[in-house]
Amino acid sequence: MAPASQLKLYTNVRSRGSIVEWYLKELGVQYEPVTINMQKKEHKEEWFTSINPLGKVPALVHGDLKLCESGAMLLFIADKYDERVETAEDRALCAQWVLFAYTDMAELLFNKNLPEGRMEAVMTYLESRLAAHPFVAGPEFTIADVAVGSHLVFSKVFLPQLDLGKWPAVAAYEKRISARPACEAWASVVCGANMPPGK
Ligand SMILES: N[C@@H](CCC(=O)N[C@@H](CS)C(=O)NCC(=O)O)C(=O)O
Repeated sequence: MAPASQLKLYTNVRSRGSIVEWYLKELGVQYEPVTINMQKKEHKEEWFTSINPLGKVPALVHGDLKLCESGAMLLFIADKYDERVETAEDRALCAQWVLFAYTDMAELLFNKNLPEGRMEAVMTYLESRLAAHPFVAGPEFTIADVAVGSHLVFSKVFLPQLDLGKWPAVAAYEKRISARPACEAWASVVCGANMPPGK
């Protein structure tokens, strides 16, 4: 099995690769970042599509493993490097939050024809959790915060008209987690650029 330092992440600060980097940095896992110049369409070059056939960023390589899908990367990292993830139940809860972020939350960002009440339902759910716990999964920062928090950060770019102040616990949480050192650098680039990541 390749050591952690042989973890190679092909990424771009405005891509979902930033979500993966955030988690790696929180865990203190060594990795080699390889910046893909998306303006020059490096992600469509043959060497890159041999790693991710869809020509999308990010991609992760570890030993013989070539991984696409940033959500799958988070789950791989949790399983392999997050000491708090030990049992099938722990892994199931990691999957629950990653899938929630990448489906229910992503829908809020990308579906221009959201079903009536969908925004309110998802945000009220988050508000109730964050009013009761400092972090999404409970007392500690976990993969759940990377998955959910990154989508809240991206909401500033994709839904600039959204007033998170309607959900005060969510708004305070978004500020708190995006100020974490491992998140701050990319969050300020992404939000400062005010453009969809990687597009
Ligand atoms: N579901 C994929 C989405 C990957 C994706 O769409 N990446 C964007 C950047 S965030 C991209 O590479 N866009 C360029 C393209 O689709 O050609 C993931 O989460 O990794």
